[in-house]
Amino acid sequence: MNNSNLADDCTDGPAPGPDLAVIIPTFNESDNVRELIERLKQSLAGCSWEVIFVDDDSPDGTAGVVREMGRNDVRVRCVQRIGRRGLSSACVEGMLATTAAYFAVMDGDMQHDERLLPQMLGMLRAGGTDIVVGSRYTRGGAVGEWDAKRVEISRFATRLSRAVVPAGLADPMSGFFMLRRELFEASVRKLSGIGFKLLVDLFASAPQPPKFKEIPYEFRSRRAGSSKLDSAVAWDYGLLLIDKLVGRFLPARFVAFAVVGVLGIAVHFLVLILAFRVLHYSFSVGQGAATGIAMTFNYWLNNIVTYSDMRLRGWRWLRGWMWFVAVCSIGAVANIGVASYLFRWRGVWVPAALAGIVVSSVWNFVATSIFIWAKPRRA
Ligand SMILES: Nc1nc2c(ncn2[C@@H]2O[C@H](COP(=O)(O)OP(=O)(O)OP(=O)(O)O)[C@@H](O)[C@H]2O)c(=O)[nH]1
Ligand SMILES: [Mg+2]
Repeated sequence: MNNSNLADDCTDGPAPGPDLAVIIPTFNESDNVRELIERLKQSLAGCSWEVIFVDDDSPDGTAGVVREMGRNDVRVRCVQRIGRRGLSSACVEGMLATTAAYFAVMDGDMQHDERLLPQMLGMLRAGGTDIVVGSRYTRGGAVGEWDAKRVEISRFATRLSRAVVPAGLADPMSGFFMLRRELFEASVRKLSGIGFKLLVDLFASAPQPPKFKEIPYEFRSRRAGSSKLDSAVAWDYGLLLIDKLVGRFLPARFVAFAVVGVLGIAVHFLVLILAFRVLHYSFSVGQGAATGIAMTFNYWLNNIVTYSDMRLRGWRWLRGWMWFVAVCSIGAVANIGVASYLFRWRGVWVPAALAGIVVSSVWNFVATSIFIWAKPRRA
C-alpha cells in the first residue's frame, strides 16, 4: 500500500469523546445485543454517547456480535474479559475504559427502560446530583411480572442493605442507574466489586454520602436469553455486605473461606463416622478417607463460592486441586506443630488447638489465594 492510499484510509481527524457511556455487562446475551443497540440509538438521538458491552467471554459469542455492530458504528464498543465473571467488576472495568463524563449502567436483556436515559442525563447535568437511580419502588415504578417469591427475596435483600445504604433510597437493589464520573473516581479504589449489586457497593464506598435522585420505571421481562440469577448471587451479596461492614478488619473472602472450612470439618466427621463406626474400617483408613474427601469438598466449595468470580474449570480445576492438597498439607503440619508447642509450653489444650487452627487457616487462605486463585494485583 503506498502512502497516498494510506492517507485515503485515515481521513478522520480527532473527534471529541462521548459525554455519556452506557455500560452493559453481558453474559450470553447475543440475541439481545442488536435490538438493544437500536433502542439506544433511538433513545439517545441527539446526545453524545457510546455503549460499552463488558462481556465475560460468553460461550454464545456475544462479544463477536458486539464487535460486528461496532465495525459500522464507532459508538459501539466491547471489552472482553477472559477467565473472569461478575457483573459489578465488569461495570467498573467498563467505566475505567471510557473518557465519558457520565456513566449509565443497564442490563443487556432490555429489562431496564432505556427511554429514561436522556432524562437521567438531564438531571445530572442540572447539577446538585451525583447519581440518578432507576427505581422500581418509588411511585410509578413496578417490578413487572415477578412472582411473590422474587418480590419477597428482593424486599429482604433491600432490608439487609440498610446497614450500608441511606434509608431514603427506595431501590438500592436497582441495576439501572446513571452517575457522574467524579462519584466513580472518588469511590473506585474502595469498591469491593463483588457480585451483582454495584449500586450498594457505590453507596457504601463513597467517601461522602452521594446526592441521589430516583426516577420510577417498570422492570420489564427479559427479552431473550436466560437469567444468571442463582443462589451464588445471593451468596455474593452476603459477601459484599460482609466486606462493606468488616472488610477493613477482615477480608470478606477470608470469612467465606473460614465458613467453608467449618463445613469441611462437618464433612470430615460424617465420613469418619461412616467409615470407622458404621463400615468398621480401621481408624487410620477412616481418618485418611475423611481428610481426602473433606479437602476436596473444601476446594470444590471455595472454587464455587469464595472465588466464584475466578472459578477454575477443566484442567485448571485439577491443577488447582493438587495445589490445594499440597498447601493444606503444609497447613496441617503447621497446625499440629503450633498446637503441640503451645500445649507443651502452657499445658492448656483448647487455646493451643485453636491457635493451631488459626495459623493453618490463615496459611491456607493466603497460600491458596496466591497459588490457586490469584487476583490481578492492584497498582
Ligand atoms: N460481564 C458479566 N455480565 C453478567 C454476568 N452475570 C450476569 N451478567 C449480565 O448482567 C445483567 C443482569 O443479569 P440477569 O441474569 O439479567 O439478572 P437479573 O436481571 O437480576 O435477572 P432476570 O430478571 O432473571 O433477568 C445481564 O445483562 C447479564 O448478561 C457476569 O458474570 N459477567
Ligand atoms: Mg435481567
